[in-house]
Amino acid sequence: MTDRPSLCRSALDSLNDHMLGPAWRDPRIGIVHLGIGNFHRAHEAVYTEEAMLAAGGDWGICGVTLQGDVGKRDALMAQDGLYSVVERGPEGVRVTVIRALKEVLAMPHDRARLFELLVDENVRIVSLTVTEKGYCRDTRTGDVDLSHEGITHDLAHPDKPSTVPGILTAALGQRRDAGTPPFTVLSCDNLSHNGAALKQAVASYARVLDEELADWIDSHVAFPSTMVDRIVPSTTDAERDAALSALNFHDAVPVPCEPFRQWVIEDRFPAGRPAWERVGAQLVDDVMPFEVAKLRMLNGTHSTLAYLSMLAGFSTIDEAIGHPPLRTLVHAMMTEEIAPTLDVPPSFDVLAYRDALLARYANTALKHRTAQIAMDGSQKIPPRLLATIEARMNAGQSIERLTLAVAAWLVFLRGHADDGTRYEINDPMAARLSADVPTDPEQLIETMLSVKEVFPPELANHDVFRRQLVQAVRLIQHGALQAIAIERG
Ligand code: CS2
Repeated sequence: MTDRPSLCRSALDSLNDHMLGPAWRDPRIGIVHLGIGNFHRAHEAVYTEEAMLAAGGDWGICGVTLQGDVGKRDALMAQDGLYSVVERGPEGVRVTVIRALKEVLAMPHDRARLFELLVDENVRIVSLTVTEKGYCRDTRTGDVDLSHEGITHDLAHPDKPSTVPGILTAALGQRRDAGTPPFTVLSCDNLSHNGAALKQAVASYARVLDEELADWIDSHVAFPSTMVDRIVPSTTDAERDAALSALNFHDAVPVPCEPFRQWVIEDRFPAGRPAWERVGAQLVDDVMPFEVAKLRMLNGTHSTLAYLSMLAGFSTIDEAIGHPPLRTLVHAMMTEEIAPTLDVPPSFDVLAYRDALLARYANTALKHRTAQIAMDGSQKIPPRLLATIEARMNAGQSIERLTLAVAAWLVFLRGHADDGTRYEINDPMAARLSADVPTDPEQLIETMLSVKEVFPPELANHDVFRRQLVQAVRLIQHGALQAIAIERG
């Protein structure tokens, strides 16, 4: 395997056209992307590559890892930023090489280079996939969390920022001082109203340092919202093997993904953007209906499947959805509890959307690990499940299945499956949430509902919710598989 050469720009000539698309100019960097994980590489980077092939433009990407992951930077840079996307679907495997990624930086090591780019006039978009926790927000107010360790650091050293609000504020301040038009800030995370949420986090951070700058950000910087969708698991050796046999080059950092992709973008880019609409992105005035539908239908049921699976022992989503009672539960949850809360345009067929999701979950080629989705529950549960529960309770409607999902998360926090197998709790609030989780259901709910960062007080104090949560925990404690079946019975 290692006797084959590694992917690099000079190797491209020997690849077939179908792996590359038409001739390639060498674009300058026009996008800095914070959070260069697999998702970005299989989503925005692919759309951007194709948009440049269709319509040109200097929209090369500089990807930044904010966690100091020099290993990732070096692996990608050793391949001149090239990598392959390995699409896995019922029809088989398709490998494409992506060239849009021109440079990779690792913070905090490459801060000087990052700022050189962030103040460069040709950089007109800074996009982000930093996951919910990267926004450093106080979820109760939406403002930046002033007690967050990274934020405290950045406020004390505003010229050496490491957090998203810190980096964006410093860069925007430098552009304002230099008279350079601001870049557009494009959140691509699964957050409700992601553009507005990011704007509030950044502006409230800036306000602590400089009122005028905060006002300038408020009035001059565009933060369009987006809905992003593609299921992108972590890389395994199977993708390295698939890339090698398709390309005849060694790729250390390929990305697996499903064939499906969707991107709905609020069209507000004062400094310009790639022609994403030419390659399937939907540019709209209002992203909200799409975003809420995706968060509640897809991400909500993903989390439900993940926590019930961690307890029941299903390690991938296709395995979980292949268990008939679990499929029935998720189907009913979408049809009866989630879909009625959605306010979508008449052209949006919610039931067809549900069926398409179930088909995507059943993709046996993808091997999307439930443990990957189970990460960061404290950040994911509120927009994915609690918002739906609140909407239904306000309308006096039942919340049975949604509550079962939240209960599964709480029981999951005990750190072991029903058969005793232990797993790690990967969550920024793990220390607080998973230390000594009470065994008594009443006590468990009492303790967890007092976590205000997760459960808004109106919800936490609601009798019906409390009661149903206790009941659901009791059921699940007798075994997740049984709970799934009893609940449906
Ligand atoms: C998943 C998402 O890991 C998770 O929490 O629910 O990453 C999901 O696969 C994507 O949002 C799909 O677009």
